[in-house]
Amino acid sequence: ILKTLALGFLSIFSGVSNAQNTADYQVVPIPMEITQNQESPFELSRETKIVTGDDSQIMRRNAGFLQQYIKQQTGIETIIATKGEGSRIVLQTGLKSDSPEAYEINVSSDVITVTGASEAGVFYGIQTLRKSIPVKKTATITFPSVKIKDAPRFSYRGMMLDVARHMFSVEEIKTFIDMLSLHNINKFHWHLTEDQGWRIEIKKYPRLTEIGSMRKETVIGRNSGRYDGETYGGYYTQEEIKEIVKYASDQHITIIPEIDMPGHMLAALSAYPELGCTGGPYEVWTQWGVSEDVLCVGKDQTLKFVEDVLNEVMDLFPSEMIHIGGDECPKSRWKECPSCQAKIKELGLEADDHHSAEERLQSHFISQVEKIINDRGRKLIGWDEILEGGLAPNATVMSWRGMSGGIEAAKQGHDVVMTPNSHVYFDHYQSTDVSRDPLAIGGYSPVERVYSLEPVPSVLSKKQRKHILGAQANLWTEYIPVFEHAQFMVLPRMAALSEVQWMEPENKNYEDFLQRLLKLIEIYKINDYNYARHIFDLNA
Ligand code: TNX
Repeated sequence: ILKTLALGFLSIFSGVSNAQNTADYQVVPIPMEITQNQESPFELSRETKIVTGDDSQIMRRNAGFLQQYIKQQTGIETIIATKGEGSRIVLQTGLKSDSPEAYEINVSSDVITVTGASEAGVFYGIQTLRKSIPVKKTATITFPSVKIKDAPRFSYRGMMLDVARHMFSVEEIKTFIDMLSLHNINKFHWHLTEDQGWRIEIKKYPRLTEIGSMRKETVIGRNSGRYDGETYGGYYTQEEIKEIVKYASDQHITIIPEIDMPGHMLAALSAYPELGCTGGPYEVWTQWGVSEDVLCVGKDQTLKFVEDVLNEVMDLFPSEMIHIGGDECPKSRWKECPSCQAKIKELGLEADDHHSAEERLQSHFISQVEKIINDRGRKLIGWDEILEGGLAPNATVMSWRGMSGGIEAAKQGHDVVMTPNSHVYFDHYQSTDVSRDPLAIGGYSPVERVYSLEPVPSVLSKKQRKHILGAQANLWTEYIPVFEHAQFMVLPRMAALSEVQWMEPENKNYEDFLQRLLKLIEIYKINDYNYARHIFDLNA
């Protein structure tokens, strides 16, 4: 694989030296259909207007993005106008399509039209144009005359970032969102709470951030356990969160917040020990792994707490999907907890052939959480452990322990997002060169492996396949203390992910992808995105 990457790199490298000022539509992900028009090419220059047609704010924002990309990549300053003649790029909606994110681009000698099925469709047309434009200071760019038709394969194209193990600044989160746009990703799954830190301000429970956001920092290294004498932490205020939600929404990205429960809750327990089975005291965790201490789901006050927290979360995030975690919740405390055992009795949750009483208690808890979410017209999504003990009625399953959880859920008629740790865990190593891959959690998922993911399992029937909403990659940050490192872990694997999410499988081709990827990397470079250069290196 390294050899193939290196070869791809060399061939494009020799191409770059004689690069023309010509747009090249072979981008990542490559559009579904590109047909040559029998017309002379379009010439973009400082005379070119970006025409928005109407004065809708969303369309003007779209135009602003295109203007900014052109300027950044070429130095050409275009003009935005509501109407205009002459050399122009027209942005408009009105395309008929099953997918609201579909678009068409028509390049003729004096006009480029980008027609979206919605403003989001126009935005993806803009991304394609932007990736077609060379990264080169120039006065004019020639666009060969073509017609492009494109639409995404999946409506859910996600990327998760864990900000709880390590936190990133508001500016860094915004940069991460920009990176998602470049890869046509439309869902940002934001993992906000963990054993090791609570990162979202909740007005009703101030100690969550006062206490739960700070931990004694240990030296990074596998289970080093050594305290470095510093306190690590931080959180996002509600104002900052609103700002980030708006920033993402301007780029047609929905943020799906995750409040992980009933496991991975030690930070919350350290602030409100009465929510645990033993009553504490607890500390924000300074190690990685799975804690035995979890929320006590036998007490009514726990559900009240969850309801209050989720209500504030839903006030902040307009997303239809709300992620409640559900992963890795050991049941040892519940087995010994009088409140949990009383609850099991009260509800008549006896063990059966498949589930323990405690698994059924977890299931009952998740169903109650689902009611809170459904009551506000939202949908619950959770990690595949929410299958244990029976799925909540309308839940969507995020399948991470391979694809079997997702297959099971789809068979039961539930929606599914595939994010198997066999392919798309970006906290795994990406090369075999341990001297240049920094310490990672384990696992090996190089670019080619990511590229090979097929999110729709062939064992599913036609009807069941419709439940696979899409795919997502995850970046867990136990070993990733700084943002540049996070960028290094996701780039360029995110490019491979974007072809999995966007393209029909019969149009994918890994060798071809590698060629196109190297052009995308030019855009990484001018944005100062740190990426894993070493995987392209002949000597890697
Ligand atoms: C499992 S994936 C976890 C995370 C870890 C990750 C490390 C999932 C739902 N839970 O808490 O960070 O493994 O790869």
